[in-house]
Amino acid sequence: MKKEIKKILVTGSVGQIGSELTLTLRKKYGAENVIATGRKTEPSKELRESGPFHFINVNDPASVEEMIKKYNIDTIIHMAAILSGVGEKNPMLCWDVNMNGTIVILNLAVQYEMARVIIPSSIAVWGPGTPAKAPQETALKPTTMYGVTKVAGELLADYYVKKFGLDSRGLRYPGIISSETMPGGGTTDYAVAIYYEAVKNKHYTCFVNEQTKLPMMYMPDCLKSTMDLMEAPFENLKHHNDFNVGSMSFDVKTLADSIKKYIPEFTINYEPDFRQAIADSWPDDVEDTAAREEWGWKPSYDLDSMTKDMLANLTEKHKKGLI
Ligand code: VAH
Repeated sequence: MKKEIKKILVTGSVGQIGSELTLTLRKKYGAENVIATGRKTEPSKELRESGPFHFINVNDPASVEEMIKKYNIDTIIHMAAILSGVGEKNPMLCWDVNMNGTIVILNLAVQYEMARVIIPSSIAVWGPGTPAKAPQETALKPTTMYGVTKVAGELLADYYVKKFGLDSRGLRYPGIISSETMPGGGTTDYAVAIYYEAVKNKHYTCFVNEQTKLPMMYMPDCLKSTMDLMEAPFENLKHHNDFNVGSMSFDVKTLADSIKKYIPEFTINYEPDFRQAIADSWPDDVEDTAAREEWGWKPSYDLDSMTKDMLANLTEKHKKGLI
């Protein structure tokens, strides 16, 4: 009999997705039933005051096990990771945190018979040879350490599903854009920073070129896809830890033009850095029929509605001196 989702542990809850996912989960499952954890970055006042928060080290089984026992955890959402940009600067740290951290989570999830585990993946699983619109099934040959850990993470989590009957699920997140928490060291961070700089300075110097086109998703859709997958009936799933999930795809020029519709004086220049090669290795778009057929995925935002919402949120925060 599959256990119910009642007590949720979120790792990486101070990160870009983790911070908003924790608040969304608390609204649905009850604040005291969602245990937020981080490594060392101080959580926001809202996160700290909205429910339990603890500093743990996902590479230390004892610190994770202490949370499982203390709160009788039955579901783990494992958002803690080193992203692509930081991962290329320190590949061994990236491997250690992303792989050994995931192994700790998977082993404890089996030992304590978790109802559900979420192990996030990313468009970083693909490499230069991937078709421009990445199919669900294709060769996975990433050229970043982050991408290597995402491929290994998918395969490992699928092994735990088959070998131990663990109910583990994962999405290949595109670049996630949000106005609440800045992303931490990814390649797609430009698509967030451009909005902040447009509101604060009416100008942005972008670290990839204007032709760079990548799959992107607005945070409300990211949260919806994560919750929808987490709550989908297991028996409907043919895939488990490697779902493509898409919503929009645009190059930087198109993104800048969408901002100019609301801030006509906005200007942009380009100074590509090491992250250009990472972005060039990823596909322009993703094909996500499996997510739509197996658990009813359907995005709500497009570029224009995202830009309108992002600029409204950030203008409000700027007026209050919060950014
Ligand atoms: C990164 N935002 O840039 C992350 C993501 C789509 C890539 O996993 O590394």
